This record gives sequence, structure tokens and C-alpha cells, in this order.
Amino acid sequence: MTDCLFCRIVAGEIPATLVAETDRVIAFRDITPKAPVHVLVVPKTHVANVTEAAAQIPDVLAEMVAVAQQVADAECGGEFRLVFNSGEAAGQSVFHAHAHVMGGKHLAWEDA
Ligand code: IU
Repeated sequence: MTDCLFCRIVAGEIPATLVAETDRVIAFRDITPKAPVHVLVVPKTHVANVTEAAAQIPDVLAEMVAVAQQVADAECGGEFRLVFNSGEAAGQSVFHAHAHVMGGKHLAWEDA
């Protein structure tokens, strides 16, 4: 059994509130939302961060952006912030690549 939190969510071993899914990507609500809409878009394949995703699964990375747009279209008028934290100093706490889709209010640059 893997100890990667997002691999376990992908496998259905840990519950999450799914909002979108494709063959290669899932999207679920962040458990500690920093904006009215705060959804994580995650590749089903384990890669550690966005740079590995770009190098190893670039088509899936593009699909993650498309899914982010679909979530934003459904939940916040199509406009959203997309954040990839990469490395501990940047705030990454789960080392399985993921995009934070945030929206639902006017986001100042200082906001989360
Ligand atoms: P980060 O960029 O690695 O810091 O983002 C990880 C996110 O995963 C963070 O916003 C957490 O709130 C979120 N999260 C979650 O949605 N479900 C969980 O069970 C855990 C963390 I632990």
C-alpha cells in the first residue's frame, strides 16, 4: 500500500469530494479551502510535482488545465487562479503533483 495521500484518494482508499474525473485526472474539493471555490486537480499517475508532470506526462498536464477550466466554468464563471506549489519552501505539503483551482471571489494577488 502506498503512503502517498493523493494516490490513496485516486485509489478510493481515502474519501474525497470528487467534482470531476477523466481516465487520467481527478478533481476534488480541498479539505481546507482558501477561497469559495478551491478544488485540487490531480493526475492519477504519481509524479512528484509540476516539473515532473511536464517532463513525464505532458499530455496529462494539459488535461489537468482543461479539467481546471471545466471546474471553473461550472462553479465560478470560468475565471480562476491555478497554483502549483513546488517544493516545501513554496508551500508544497503533498508530493504528488496537483493544481489548486481557486475562485468564486475577486482574488487579490495577496490572497491565498
Ligand atoms: P500543497 O500545495 O501540497 O500544500 O497542497 C496540498 C493540499 O491538500 C492542501 O491545500 C490541503 O488542504 C489539501 N488536502 C486535502 O485536500 N485533503 C487531505 O486529506 C489533505 C490535504 I492531509
